[in-house]
Amino acid sequence: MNRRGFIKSTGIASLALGLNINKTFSNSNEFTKPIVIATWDVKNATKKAWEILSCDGSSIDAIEEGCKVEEANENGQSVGKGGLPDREGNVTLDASIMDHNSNCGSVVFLQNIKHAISVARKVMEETPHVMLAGDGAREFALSVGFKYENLLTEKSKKDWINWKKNKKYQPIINIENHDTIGMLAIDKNNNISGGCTTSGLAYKMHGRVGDSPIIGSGLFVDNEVGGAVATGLGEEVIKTVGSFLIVELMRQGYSPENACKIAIERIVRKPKSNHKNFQVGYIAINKRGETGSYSIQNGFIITKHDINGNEIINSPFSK
Ligand code: SD4
Repeated sequence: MNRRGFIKSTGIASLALGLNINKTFSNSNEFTKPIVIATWDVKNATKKAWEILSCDGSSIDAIEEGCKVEEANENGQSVGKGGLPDREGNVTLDASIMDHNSNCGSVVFLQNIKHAISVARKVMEETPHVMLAGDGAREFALSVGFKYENLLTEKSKKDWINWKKNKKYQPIINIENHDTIGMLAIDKNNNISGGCTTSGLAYKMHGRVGDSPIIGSGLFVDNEVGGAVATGLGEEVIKTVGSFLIVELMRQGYSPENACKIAIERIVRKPKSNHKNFQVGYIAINKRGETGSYSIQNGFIITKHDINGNEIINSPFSK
């Protein structure tokens, strides 16, 4: 990982936690800001976010506009329009957003509105609530001007029909299913924001909600410390409150990568962990602009855009 600065290791914390992971203490060296990172190969999304950040725009605007690129991309089958449906053929979306003041908003089980991330932002900014679900979320979205549309594309409909013929009546858990977009950005004013948007697991049970709209699980930001976001099998992320855990580990002095690694180990080391059959990936950024990621399986990639360009990075993984 792109890491500068004085690194001081201590065995004390590792011994106390029984972990072979060193804390990373930072001196005053800063990484180049602004920066945006995102889960998976989403160069168009990070490019859009970077356009905003590089013109001194805010991290929250960069997050919303960046995530919208993937929501509108009908070829992406796990986000927004074109997302794979649930077992009954309904495309249902989950999204969350969090700003540098710890304001947050989310929508769960949202149907017929493409830009779930923008609805989540409206929930954050224009309601006294944090989460809106289902019909209530859709009615709210329509009342503030969002367009009602059919999100099931011909391609996703065909795939669903084929799945019904050939597959077992249970969600398929593999890496190809997981390209939720999770995004974190730090702007020129040193403010961190994050967002996460997904159609969730393909062929999930009707009504199933994943980690992405759950603040602390799929996403967490604390502007004093940093932010984290998750992708992969949401049930496992929820059980370990992964993103909050990562931010708290960074508060204790762990680097973003090591914090993500510990959160992944929480999942992998469970007594009856079935982790060989699913993927979870985390990305994180700290206040200095240091970034990191970690996943269970090989194959998790992240996209990072800073002044040096827009690049894809292979994530370290646990097995
Ligand atoms: C979920 N974390 O709903 C999401 C899945 C995912 O692309 O990453 N999908 O569990």
